[in-house]
Amino acid sequence: MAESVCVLEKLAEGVLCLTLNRPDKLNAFNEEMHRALRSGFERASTDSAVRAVMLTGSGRSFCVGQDLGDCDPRQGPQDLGHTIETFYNPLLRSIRRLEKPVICAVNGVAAGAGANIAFACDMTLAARSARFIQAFAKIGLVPDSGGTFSLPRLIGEARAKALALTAEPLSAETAADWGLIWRAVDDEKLIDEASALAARLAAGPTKGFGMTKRAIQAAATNSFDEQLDLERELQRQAGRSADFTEGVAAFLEKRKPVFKGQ
Ligand code: T3D
Repeated sequence: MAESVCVLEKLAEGVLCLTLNRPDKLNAFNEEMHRALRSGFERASTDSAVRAVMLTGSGRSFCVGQDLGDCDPRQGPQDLGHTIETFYNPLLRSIRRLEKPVICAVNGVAAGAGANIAFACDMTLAARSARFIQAFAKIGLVPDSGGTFSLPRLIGEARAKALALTAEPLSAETAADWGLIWRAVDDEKLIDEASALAARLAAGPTKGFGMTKRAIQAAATNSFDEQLDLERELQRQAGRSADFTEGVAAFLEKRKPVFKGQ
């Protein structure tokens, strides 16, 4: 692990592990943590040695959204749009636009922006004891970090509204049953399972994965015909990749492929 900072970074086996690290504040975001996470995702995007990202938290929580001590409205009116514009929206865009898999390991409570960041990742595993809370309702805010986009798409309007209006905690198992996350796993197995998944994806055909992610996300707004056209274009590109050559060669030679992510 790197020096003890708000986000710990470790690169191994092609996986850049980013650990939110303000455990005494349940990994609430302050400006330093926002900047450190941004820098982690910038590295993920520019460093070709990074072929998958794993996001998790230290201590008993994944992330509880914004540090409420840093935006105390009793000190005067706050422009929360500024924090959203400067930090959360760029973070969510970088998770969705990164053409590499982002695996999230939700190790404990995920509240406010913390929950919606987890829902924006490509594959999210959660410890069975973890819970997801749309905490915004409790303090007079609206769901952000893409929550109003992802919730209704993933679970439908009725459930999205109920979670957002009541701020009732949702268990990891129900989140998995409803399709908000990939899987709930036993607490003690979470990090091993998420790390194994991340390592497996990091050894995969990164270019193809990136285009797969782009195509599935585009389906949220594309028509059927637009989606078919996009698939044609992406398949054209995938068909010219070195990993496609290797994949087919390995199949025909009855051996395991060795993908280079190119
Ligand atoms: O700029 C902007 O603000 C706009 C962006 C907004 C994005 C957002 O995410 S808004 C939503 C912010 N998050 C919340 O409202 C969640 C607040 N936290 C809670 O409701 C509870 O802490 C939890 C239900 C998540 C967990 O409860 P519990 O009982 O397990 O823990 P706790 O005792 O409440 O918290 C433990 C410590 O963490 C405690 O500190 P202490 O008393 O031990 O010194 C608590 O104050 C601190 N903590 C928890 N959440 C936050 C926090 N400190 C700062 N900010 C927090 N969000």
